[in-house]
Amino acid sequence: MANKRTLIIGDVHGCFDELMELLKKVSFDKEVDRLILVGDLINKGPKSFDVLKWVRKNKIELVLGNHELGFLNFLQNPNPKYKNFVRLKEEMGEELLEWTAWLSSIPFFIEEDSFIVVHGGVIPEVPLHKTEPYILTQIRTWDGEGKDMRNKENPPWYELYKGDKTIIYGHWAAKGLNIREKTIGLDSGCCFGKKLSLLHLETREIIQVDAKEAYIKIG
Ligand SMILES: [Mn+2]
Repeated sequence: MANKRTLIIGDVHGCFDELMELLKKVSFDKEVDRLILVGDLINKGPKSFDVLKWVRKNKIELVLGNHELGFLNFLQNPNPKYKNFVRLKEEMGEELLEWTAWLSSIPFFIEEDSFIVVHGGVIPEVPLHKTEPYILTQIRTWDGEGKDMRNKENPPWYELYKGDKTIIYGHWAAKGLNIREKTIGLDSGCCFGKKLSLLHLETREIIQVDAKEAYIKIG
């Protein structure tokens, strides 16, 4: 019997074709492999709803990203200026309530004995279950309070992380693939025309596919 692999994929952002190509490249077998997505399945790229449908249909594990959280907030408080969300809601049509329930059931983190998957990152010294969801999905840098988690004057959260478990995250495309001893950042900017990345956790091997095009400009 084949060894069970743990495969973790970075921010897909609607890049459905690249996701399929990447899974084919690693001969993904859903009966054998454990697949986890780091969140931000939607927006920016062209096929958000296709990604969601495939993930839900195949019962793929994932953690919630800031874009999914934003969509859930949008449904509570719709604003037509969020055109991607308006379109996604239309695509869900009569199944909107089912989709909302499914999205609401997705955890903000997955924690196992040896690793953690979270979209943004963690606060140093604070347990995951005591950290606000918006921080788990959005943190990049840490100012000691969580007031501004994008300020580049402050250290990246992963430089402050002292835990034993390896943390696999996404959310920071500007940094690209970011492999450190205890933290692995997998957002390599597929929607910006770069690459979609997969980590084979047990071997720490990285497998990538190229974006078919730049669907959105950086910045
Ligand atoms: Mn993100």
